[in-house]
Amino acid sequence: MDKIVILATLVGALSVTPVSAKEFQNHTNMMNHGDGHLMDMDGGMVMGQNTDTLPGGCDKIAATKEITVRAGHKFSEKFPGTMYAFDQQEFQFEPCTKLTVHFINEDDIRHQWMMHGLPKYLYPKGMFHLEVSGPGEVSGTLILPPGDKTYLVHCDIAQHMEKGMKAQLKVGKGAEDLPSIPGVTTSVFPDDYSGKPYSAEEAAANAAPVTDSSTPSPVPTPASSANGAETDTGLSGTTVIGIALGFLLAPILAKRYKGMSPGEIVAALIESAKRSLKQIVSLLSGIFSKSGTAKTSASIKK
Ligand SMILES: [Cu+2]
Repeated sequence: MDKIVILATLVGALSVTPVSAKEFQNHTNMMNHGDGHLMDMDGGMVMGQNTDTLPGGCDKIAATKEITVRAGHKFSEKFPGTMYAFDQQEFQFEPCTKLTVHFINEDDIRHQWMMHGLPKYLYPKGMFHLEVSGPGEVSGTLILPPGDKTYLVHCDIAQHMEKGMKAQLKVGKGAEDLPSIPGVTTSVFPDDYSGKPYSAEEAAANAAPVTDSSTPSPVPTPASSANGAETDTGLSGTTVIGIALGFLLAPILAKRYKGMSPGEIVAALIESAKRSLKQIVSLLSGIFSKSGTAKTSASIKK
């Protein structure tokens, strides 16, 4: 008889236990582990928070901004072939902006808002990272570096970025667009719903026009390999010239970073050298490809 009572109590207790979705949780009481790392034992996390250290090359905080970004399956519905998405795919801010991101997860699973490519002397592993497991909200702050650059923002949980949870954040004018941003840039591997077996030639022929010239073409076309020999030598030449010019520019750039600690100067120098190197290389490769086209058309005339 006792056994029946115990069993009935157990069954009753189990049926009362809520097995429904987790309730929305605001992760405002996280433990500060230092170095911008905050977390609680309930799935809320901030990494790379920086509320007061100016990045090298910033004289002051240029602006203070707050944004709310939502993450969830429902935001992917307008992008065929995706499963997850943020509610916005593109952000743009002035260099040296102090940015607070309120990140809201609307799914019952784990999502992140992870920004990459930040200067590593200030942000551990070059990352700023917000994370919420299950429905809830977490907020974090960072100070954006100077210069025009496009940063990748994504969810790093396996397959979440590949399935749509990807965005870009432009500082200043930004740099080249990133590929496969849902609704913003061309997909590197466009989805095919025809049911036919994959053919590389057909995919190349049907590829959507690439809006940005810097977006890599998914499949090399036979035409480009025909001019290949000249393009190859041109590229290695521009790289060498670019590196040489980069070294020449370095002492001039050093003047701009007076009064900074040696670590900050080195980091800021590397950042600017990289930027100018990129600009020089793209400028020179532009000239080379133009002269290449001129030669080709001249030889056709002959
Ligand atoms: Cu995710």
